[in-house]
Amino acid sequence: MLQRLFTTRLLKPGDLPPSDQAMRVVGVCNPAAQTFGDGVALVARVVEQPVEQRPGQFPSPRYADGSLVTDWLDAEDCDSSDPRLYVGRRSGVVRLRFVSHLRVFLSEDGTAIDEATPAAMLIPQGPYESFGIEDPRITKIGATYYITYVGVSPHGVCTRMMSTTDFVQFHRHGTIFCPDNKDVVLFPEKVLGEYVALHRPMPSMRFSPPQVWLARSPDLLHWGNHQPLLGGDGAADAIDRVGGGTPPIRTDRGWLTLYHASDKKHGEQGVGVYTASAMILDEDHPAKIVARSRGPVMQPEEMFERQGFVDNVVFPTAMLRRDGMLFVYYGAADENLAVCGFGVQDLLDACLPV
Ligand code: MAN
Repeated sequence: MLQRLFTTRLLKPGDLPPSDQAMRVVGVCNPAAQTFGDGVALVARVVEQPVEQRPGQFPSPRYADGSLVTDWLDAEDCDSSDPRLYVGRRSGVVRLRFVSHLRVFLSEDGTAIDEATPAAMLIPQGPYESFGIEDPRITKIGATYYITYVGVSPHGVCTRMMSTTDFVQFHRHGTIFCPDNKDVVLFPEKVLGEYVALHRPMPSMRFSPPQVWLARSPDLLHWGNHQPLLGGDGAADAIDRVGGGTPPIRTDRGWLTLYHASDKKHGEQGVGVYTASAMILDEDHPAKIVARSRGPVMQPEEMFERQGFVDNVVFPTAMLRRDGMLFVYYGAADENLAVCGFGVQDLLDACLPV
């Protein structure tokens, strides 16, 4: 484990009003973050559940034409062993226990939120976002901030993109990776003439543990030349889930990025422990891992990381150079939004050549 220079919880559910009086906020987590002017702009995932409860039924909220509606599921027909999901016992169909939207927050120094009132609110739109929008990442390319995010709907879990220059007006570009695919992070510049992304397909036929893939694009919208990059080899830290975490940053050893992994074993209940590891990708040939931490550099330690909506989760979604350190923005226990600091050299040194 790498020594953190500081850890600060920036937001917790009680800091935020719900988007609708029928809802309560149960999580604010997994934030995209990027340097904006002298400060930091964050796009956080806000997780809500209906206030109403009914005996013998479980609520599953969704958006329809911009409005919230709740479907009431027969509790007896639901497997609820994953705290995030209801799974129909007969149908196998999955519904979320919550619905998420995104809120923009600004921070002057990157270690405190200026105002809990969001600078902007992004509500799910259209058929590919009806079960919510989740887990954004921001990459600044030129003067534009590109935000990849997960759209959840009956069509599956896909990655969509929006862009902004001011965090007030957002332009939606639609789906860039079809279901089921999430944890998409964009590189901040073209590599040998092409845009590059890490993505995580989720095949339903489990021929191997999950894998992070790399793809290239001429325009950020059309992706091809897909290659597996990481995982699938039963690496000790990536048994159940593995996925890109923070958009890569350029260092003199190559592209440095954090990824998350969960250690849940096949057939085990619950979600396992979510940790984060680091890797460095070759500067010109990023499909090649040149160095990698042996084991996680972050694991749940603080109480707010170990206990929450989903226990034992650290989920880094942004890494920025600030004040001579690396600031890592992350979700904790799917409930809290936090930042911690690493020494630049400490994190680089933790990545050993492969
Ligand atoms: C999945 C996603 C994330 C979430 C983690 C941990 O990867 O649903 O949004 O933070 O699980 O629960």
